[in-house]
Amino acid sequence: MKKHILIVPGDGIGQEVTEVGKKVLEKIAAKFGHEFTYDEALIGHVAIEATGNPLPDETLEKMRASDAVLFGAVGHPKYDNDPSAKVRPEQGLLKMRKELGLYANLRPIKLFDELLGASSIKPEILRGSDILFFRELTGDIYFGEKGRKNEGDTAYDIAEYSRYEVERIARKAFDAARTRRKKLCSVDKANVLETSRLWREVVQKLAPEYPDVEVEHQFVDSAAMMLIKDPKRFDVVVTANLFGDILTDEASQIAGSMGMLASASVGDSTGVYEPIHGSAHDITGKGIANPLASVLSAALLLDISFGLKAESDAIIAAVDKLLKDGFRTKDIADETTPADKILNTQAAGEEL
Ligand code: GGG
Repeated sequence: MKKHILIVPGDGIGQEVTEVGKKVLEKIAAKFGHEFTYDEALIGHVAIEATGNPLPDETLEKMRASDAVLFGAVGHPKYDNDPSAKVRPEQGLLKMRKELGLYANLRPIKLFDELLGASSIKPEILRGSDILFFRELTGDIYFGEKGRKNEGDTAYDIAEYSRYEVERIARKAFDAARTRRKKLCSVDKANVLETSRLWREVVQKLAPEYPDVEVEHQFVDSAAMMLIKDPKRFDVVVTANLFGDILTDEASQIAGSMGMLASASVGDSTGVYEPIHGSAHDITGKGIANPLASVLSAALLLDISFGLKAESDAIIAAVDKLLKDGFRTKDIADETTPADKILNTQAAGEEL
């Protein structure tokens, strides 16, 4: 198969981890006889530094012209300390999602058995957990009107959802539930928010079309608690942009580390595959970033954008073997991990 993949490392550890993700794609192409070509483009802080724009037109054009995008992360601490900054790395990420119509963000919470002890949650609670989150990605408070009034003393961000936006992400989640354990949990805050009341109404209206799927509705505060109390009760979870952003960071503790969670953003155009973690400038350049989220994002890319399930499974099996062989990056190591089994970012990629 011939495919063109755009690598967009972005900021911080995005550079280090996408390098490993790309190497794994190269290994897969060689092993299975595919011809993957690559190009690279800028986004985020590095794009602002080079062009003044967090998502240059050239990057967007290259994304549209590619068969899939392997993306790293955006962000830089200098903006965290400057709330008045008008141009920010994250604007590049949000614009990319909007321009490419990437409304569905799939975040599998995959727990490798070998990492049962890496979490602060008890193994008996975690064992058997397997959750697929659908985070809506192009609506909600992230994209509504925002601003200041009262001479800057009052700030507002408006949350908005249309029936159409809720229905299309809910359908994706229902369809996925059908292929899994046939359970869908829709998470909202319908006791308080009007957007959530519409959300629940739309999901309830769709449910009769999927009689084989058991649907439950949970308030986000309760879902946040249940995720760590009893993660096994969840199969597919569908939720709004902000709730999905927060809940999946929490759910990363089920998998042992943020460094283990991959994601796929899909919709109307080229699919974008990225770790759920950010740029992590505190560890950038130290060689300790876990590249497995990028590697597992490459696996999602092969499966979802190219339909290469065997190739995708080969990557997951390689990650499983690496962990079974006792190798760990620092974030998933513990006091029982021998020093010679602790790998740096590049070495973890080479072991695969
Ligand atoms: N790879 C994910 C990433 O770069 N996250 C940084 C970030 O700003 N995320 C906000 C979001 O996902 O909405």
